[in-house]
Amino acid sequence: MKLTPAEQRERDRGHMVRCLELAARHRGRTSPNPIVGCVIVDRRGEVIAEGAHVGPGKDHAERAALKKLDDQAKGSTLYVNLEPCNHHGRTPPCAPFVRASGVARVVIGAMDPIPGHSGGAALLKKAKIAVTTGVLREACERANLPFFTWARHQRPAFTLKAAVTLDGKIATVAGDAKWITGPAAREDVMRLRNGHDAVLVGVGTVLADDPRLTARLRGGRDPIRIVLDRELRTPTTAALLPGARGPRTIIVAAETASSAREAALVAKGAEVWRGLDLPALAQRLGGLGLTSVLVEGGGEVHASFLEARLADQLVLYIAPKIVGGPAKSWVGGVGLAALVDAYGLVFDEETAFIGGDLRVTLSVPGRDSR
Ligand code: AOF
Ligand code: ZN
Repeated sequence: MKLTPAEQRERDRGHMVRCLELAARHRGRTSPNPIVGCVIVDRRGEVIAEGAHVGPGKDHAERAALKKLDDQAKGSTLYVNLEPCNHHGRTPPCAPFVRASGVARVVIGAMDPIPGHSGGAALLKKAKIAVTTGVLREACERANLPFFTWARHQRPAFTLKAAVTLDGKIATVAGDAKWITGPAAREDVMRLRNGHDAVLVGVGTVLADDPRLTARLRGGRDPIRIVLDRELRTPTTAALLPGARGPRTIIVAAETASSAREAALVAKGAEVWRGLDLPALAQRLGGLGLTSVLVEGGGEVHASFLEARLADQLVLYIAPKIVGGPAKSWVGGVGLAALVDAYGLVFDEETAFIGGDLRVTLSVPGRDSR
């Protein structure tokens, strides 16, 4: 049965949502590559294959899906949330492989932001394959904010995360912070960590809470841990030091910090980097191939990321509680005088109740389309 153009567009969006679902399963595992999912649909509209990219050096999503079909892709439609690549990297280019498969139509979400990798859509069009681009483009770009940020600025995307009261506090006036949000929200943070390449905190948080910063959930993978620690005050007994095993821990200190302290921390498995300039740190992390960093505070660290214009996304867990008074808010610093200077963000659509708390995600306008 022939679909109307409106029905076809609706179908296209539905299959693109599925591509994003398949892709999202591998969030935090593919850096510096994007998360990509692919769905192949036959002439009758039935899904005949699905695939996803699972990590660098592994098949791209299109190849993973096509391989399941054994040459039966002829006449079908292939959906993918990122333009099929036209470059030879760790793996051979996808666009010629898609062309050779005999698919009749290719539906693309976002275009590849790396000039040397793009060109797949043009190659397919030239081969007389019908190509539709920009289906759920914004959602596709947002899903790959880490990859797009890294591709465009050679640095990871930074997500600021905080658990706050309704009045924006991260503790009471007496410093009581256990717990602001409930168990479900705290477990959700484990999923966030699991989906980021690295987690970053200030040394104040290490001294106050002694966090492990691991992703404690089934199938979880611990992120790299980063501490901003000007004077190397991180105790050698801190829970986030890797010891013999454990994920990598990078401690970022001032040039002038004590080398005896450095030696003591290195003996516990930490790496010590010198230089606290955030843009320079961001570039260095990008150089390691990290595309996403979760910044877990405290307030001074959040303020410095906002001031450096490096905050790309925000995740706030808001508890239905009020503590009042001069207790610390999740953003420290000296504060702004004029409202026109305020950091402006937009609410994303994913606002959700997590247990009795509210999870609000926001992004910086225009960040993913620059
Ligand atoms: C992926 N997975 O499903 C798609 C990608 O080094 P390579 O060969 O893995 O190439 C990585 C580039 O391929 C990546 O930067 C992006 O431009 C493009 N598309 N990458 O890892 C995929 N479709
Ligand atoms: Zn590819």
